[in-house]
Amino acid sequence: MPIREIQTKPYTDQKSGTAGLRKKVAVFQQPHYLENFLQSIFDTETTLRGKTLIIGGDGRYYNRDAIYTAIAMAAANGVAKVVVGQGGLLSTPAASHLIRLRGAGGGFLFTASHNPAGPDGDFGIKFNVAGGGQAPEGLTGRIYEHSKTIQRYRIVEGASLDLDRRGMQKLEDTEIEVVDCVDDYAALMQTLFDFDRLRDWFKKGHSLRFDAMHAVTGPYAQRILVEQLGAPQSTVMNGCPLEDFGGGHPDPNLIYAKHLVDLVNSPASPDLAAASDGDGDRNMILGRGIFISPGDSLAMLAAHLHRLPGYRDGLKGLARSMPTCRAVDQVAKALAVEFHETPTGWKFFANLLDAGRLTLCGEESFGTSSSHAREKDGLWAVLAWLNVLAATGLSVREIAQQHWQRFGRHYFARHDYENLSAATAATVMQALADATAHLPGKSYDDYTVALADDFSYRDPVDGSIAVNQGLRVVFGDSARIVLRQSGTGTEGATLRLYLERYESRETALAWETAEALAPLSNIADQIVRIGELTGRKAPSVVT
Ligand code: G16
Repeated sequence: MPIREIQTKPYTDQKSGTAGLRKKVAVFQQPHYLENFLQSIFDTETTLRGKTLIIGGDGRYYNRDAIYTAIAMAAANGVAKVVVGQGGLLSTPAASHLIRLRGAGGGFLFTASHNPAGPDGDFGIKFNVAGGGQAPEGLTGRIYEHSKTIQRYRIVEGASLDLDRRGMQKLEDTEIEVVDCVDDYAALMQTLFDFDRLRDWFKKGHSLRFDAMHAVTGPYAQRILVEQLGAPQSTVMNGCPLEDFGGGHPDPNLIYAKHLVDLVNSPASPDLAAASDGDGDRNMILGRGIFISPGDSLAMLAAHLHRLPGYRDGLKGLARSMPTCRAVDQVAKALAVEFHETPTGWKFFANLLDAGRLTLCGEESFGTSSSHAREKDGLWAVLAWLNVLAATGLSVREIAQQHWQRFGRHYFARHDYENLSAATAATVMQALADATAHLPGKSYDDYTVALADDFSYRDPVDGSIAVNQGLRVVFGDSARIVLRQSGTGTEGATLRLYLERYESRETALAWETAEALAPLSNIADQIVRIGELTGRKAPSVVT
């Protein structure tokens, strides 16, 4: 089969966002669009030559086509070996683990995360580097620059491969190994959690309901929860990955997993209910009659992590993204461990993890993970919660109540304003940016602004600096308002307004989140003026 050089013309929109390149499927289906982006990676990250490359995806529409193209281009660009998940499936955390396990030069993860799939849905690529984490901003910037001038790409024409047959195949000089997507990940989980104790927990009649949302975690949940831990088959809902995710929106939050919220508020509630997203890196945690916000989940796991076998040596450090509520800060203080506040985007944790300065980190966007991988990990979070429940003998509600009594409670909500024009989003951001200089010292009801700025971050490991990472208005420890523009959308611009209020008074620990945040929401109206400037009466989604 000949290796061909194909002439092409550059596209100007191949700039990666918070987590890779995400676009409508139709955009990726334009002539040479996918090939241009992949060749830009091969031309920029030349160290992939002669190395192993991990390839997989979340199984969405166009996944297989993209993977065949990626393998044919890898072979034409001198990659020594491709390891690909059977059927083209690999969850994002499993792919990150495989990159580390195989000492690979990097990985292509075909996913648009929780965004809907199908011919009219979204598609995406994340490029992860050696070490397992997402390419840092400097590298994605260089790939983008290259994509604007690209003139040709290399591909093996007429390649014929069988993605469904496990084992070795060959394409020109490149070995192609098709692997089971679960094996190595499940083996890793067994080193981190007490599987005997978890089996007992199920044997005693405790129950879990896990919704795989017809996305990639189905096979992982089936193997680990049902086959290895002995949970009943009914534990896993929507466990069969489908190209269109069953027409659903695999975003595990209060809106798109409302059926789980209804379930835990009914007499049929399991002890733990959970869901993951399209590519298996997000998680949502619920107990009987209670939703655990992602920031709380991070803090509660941090407080209990020493109970889990993989973490008995103690915590090296904790981190959260800037907009994530500050609950974990309290735990870091109490445990006297290193703590970091990073910009939104899992890639910002990677250097700290590689340097051995972090054990656990998380984000408000339903992401939690530990040093076992360089991506957030949905099923890991579910297993961690299960292990905490089994080790303490407490319910989810009891864990939460004890936590809030000890550390106080951070009420948190995110208000998303979706599909705005770029100009409108820029106007809102600019108006708040202009106001920040005059805000410190001003009082609104019981709150006084202590700090107002545009968040920037200096990576303590490599010294790189990220600016314009979100506007924050901080009322001391009592409350915060944060505004930033999403970097993962594929239609128009999305503004995210984050509200956080801290209470440690005994009588203030069991409020409804929306009521607790109502006064702060009014203050945000006055300071950010998002309704006034966008003409929107309410956010599109509140999570
Ligand atoms: C990605 C990133 C996360 C980020 C999230 C939301 O998650 O990996 O670090 O928090 O997007 O980003 P934004 O607020 O810019 O939309 P995922 O699960 O979509 O890959």
